[in-house]
Formats: sequence, C-alpha cells, structure tokens
Amino acid sequence: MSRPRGSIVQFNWQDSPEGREYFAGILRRNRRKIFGLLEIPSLPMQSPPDIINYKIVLYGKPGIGKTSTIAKLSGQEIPLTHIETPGIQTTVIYWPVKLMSSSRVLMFRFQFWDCGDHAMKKYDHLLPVIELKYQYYITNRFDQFLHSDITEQELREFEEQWSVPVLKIANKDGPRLSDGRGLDGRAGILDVAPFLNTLAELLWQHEQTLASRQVSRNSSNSSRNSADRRIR
Ligand SMILES: Nc1nc2c(ncn2[C@@H]2O[C@H](COP(=O)(O)OP(=O)(O)O)[C@@H](O)[C@H]2O)c(=O)[nH]1
Ligand SMILES: [Mg+2]
Repeated sequence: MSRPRGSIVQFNWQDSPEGREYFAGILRRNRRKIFGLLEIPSLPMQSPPDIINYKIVLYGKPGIGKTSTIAKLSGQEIPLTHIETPGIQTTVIYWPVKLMSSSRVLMFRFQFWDCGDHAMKKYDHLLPVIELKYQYYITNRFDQFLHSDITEQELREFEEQWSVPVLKIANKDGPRLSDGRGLDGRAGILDVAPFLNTLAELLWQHEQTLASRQVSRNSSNSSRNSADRRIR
C-alpha cells in the first residue's frame, strides 16, 4: 500500500535555509547548472549526502513533450516547436531531498534518456530487453488545462485503475533573470519541485519496499535454516 504523497520527502524543503544551501550546488550564477556525465555538484562539506543514481527513460509518441519535459526539469528553455530529437540525448539532473523520518538528505542523480523518434524505431528491439524497474505515467500541458478540466480526483482514479503513478508537469518557461541572461534558476527549481520530489519519493518508497521484502525473505530463510539445523 503506497503512502500519501509528501509523507516521506519534505516537499517544501528547497525553500528552507538548509535546502537553499544544498540547492546552491545545482545553480551557477542564478541559473541551473548543466552537469556533464562525470560532474557532481559542490555540496555542504559538513554533511555530504549519499548520491542515489537512477536512469529515467522517457518514451512515447513523437511530439508529446518528452524533450520539453527534460528541458523544464533541467531548467533549460522549452523548445517552441517540435524538432525531432536526434538519437538518444542524455541529461543529468541532480536533485537533493530531505526525508521526513530521519532528517537525512539524499542527493538523487537522475540520468534522463530522451529517445528520439528515429532512434526509437531503429532500436525498438532494445525496449523489451531494457530492464524497466518501475513505470510511471507523465502528463504534461498542465499550463493549458483549467484546473477543472482534469481534477486531482480523476488523476488518482486513473492511477488506481492502471496501477501506475501519475506525475504532472507544465512545460512552460518560468521567469527570466532581470539581466536577460536566461531563466531564473531558483524560480525554476520551485516550479519543478513537486514533480522531482514526487519522483524521488516514489523511487525511495519502492526501494524501501523491495528492501523490506528482501529482509523478511532472508529472515524466513534463516529461520528455515535454523529449523533444518535443529532437525539434523
Ligand atoms: N503548452 C505546452 N506545450 C508543451 C508542453 N510540453 C510540450 N509542449 C510543446 O509540444 C511540442 C512538442 O514537444 P517535444 O518536447 O518536442 O516532443 P517530443 O517529440 O516528445 O520530444 C513543443 O513545441 C513544445 O513546446 C506543455 O506542457 N505545455
Ligand atoms: Mg524530442
């Protein structure tokens, strides 16, 4: 049974003094920093968090907003028109979160894979063999819907009916910096925080469930083993 959203991860932490200190590591001169494959953010020295790696593959029909979603999440400008994504583009997004229970900070490192239409067709034999650990459904264009068009209730019903968590996003550029040097990184972080906090929370929750199943399997194995020993 999944716990309600926001009960594992502190959803407003990015706006607190401590949160700002960690989020400063993913900003450079007030814009979102672009990370190379081997780069890591500078982190507060006194308590460096564990880094948790995930590969997130976005797939779906052309023009539905995969590239725009990654642009929004990484603080880059949204493409105004649909241009076919060449090959497979990867983008690294670091996202620190604070857990409710232990006050532990975790640094998620999401490596987003944006599969272009051509690459998708060319390598579609790969999809069944990529081991998809978890599947989520992303719904975008939330900037265009009036709130009454799709209610939270309908989203929750969809999640229950299909047993898949839904993440929603509005791929629309946030405010620009006053000197015109691009998008305001901090404002962008607040915009995407509900999405990335939810993603981190879902993954953390799934991992905890797997780990506890493993522990109970191990302990039932070890009690069976000790019973075996007693019988012998
Ligand atoms: N208004 C609005 N437009 C969006 C949104 N997401 C994507 N788009 C637009 O949809 C078009 C196609 O998106 P794109 O990311 O290139 O699709 P892809 O082929 O799945 O990568 C782009 O022109 C975007 O501006 C959204 O959430 N809101
Ligand atoms: Mg694309």
